Amino acid sequence: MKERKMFYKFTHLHIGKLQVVFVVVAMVIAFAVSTQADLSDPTLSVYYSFDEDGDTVKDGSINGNDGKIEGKVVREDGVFDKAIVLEPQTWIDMHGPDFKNGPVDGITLAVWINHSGSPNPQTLLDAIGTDHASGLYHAEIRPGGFRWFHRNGANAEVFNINPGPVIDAEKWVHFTGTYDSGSGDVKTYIDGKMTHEAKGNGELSDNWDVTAGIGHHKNGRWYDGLMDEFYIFGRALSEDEIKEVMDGEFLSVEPADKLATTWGSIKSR
Ligand SMILES: [Ca+2]
Repeated sequence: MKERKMFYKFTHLHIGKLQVVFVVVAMVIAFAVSTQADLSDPTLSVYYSFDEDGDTVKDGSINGNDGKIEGKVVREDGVFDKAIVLEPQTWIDMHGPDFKNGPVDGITLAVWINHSGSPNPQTLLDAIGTDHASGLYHAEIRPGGFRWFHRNGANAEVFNINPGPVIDAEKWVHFTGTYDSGSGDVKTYIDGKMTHEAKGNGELSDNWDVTAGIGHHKNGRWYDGLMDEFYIFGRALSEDEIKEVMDGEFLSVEPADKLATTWGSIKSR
């Protein structure tokens, strides 16, 4: 009698474990599939999570636009897993001449930043082509307000918000800049809410054949602080999409948390 009871207990436990394993496997598959679907968005130019160690910054998009850290490599806890720490003389080389699927029709630059409050402009995106020696993009945190600017290969201004929003130092802030060549709308957002808008005109230059990078412009205008979840899209995202990117929902990051919650509730049953 005692033995049968123990046998029953063992079998029951075994089935319970199998059920848990099945649920977890199903959730992991669902997570992997939904992540892949979003990151394969053909308008996504590049996505850096900064979660891996080492001096290569892995691109999560389908384009393989991996970056290389020039200078001191440090990562700290960020908004989602790890963030990169940049300082003067440290920047991310995006390999401009080899960069794939650069924005032309429009752009979204979306990134979490926690900067040190430098009095100088701090560069989030820099690109220089072979048509002229000026910067194609000026995406810069400035004490007087963000500069969100593009000039094309003919040295003509395509869009320009200056000054845009003032970005507080020593705290995590989500910045997004967008431009759509169809409507001409250029906008900046802070923490998912639009702060400034203007009208621009024309397509963007994707001739990045001299250089492209994050963190400096011509060895100046260094970014100084933490940075996390860096995205460039070749189109203007909607406000809803910007919120998804900001909250990590674009990547289906949430199910990872839900997985932990579900594990807990299964165990406590
Ligand atoms: Ca991260």
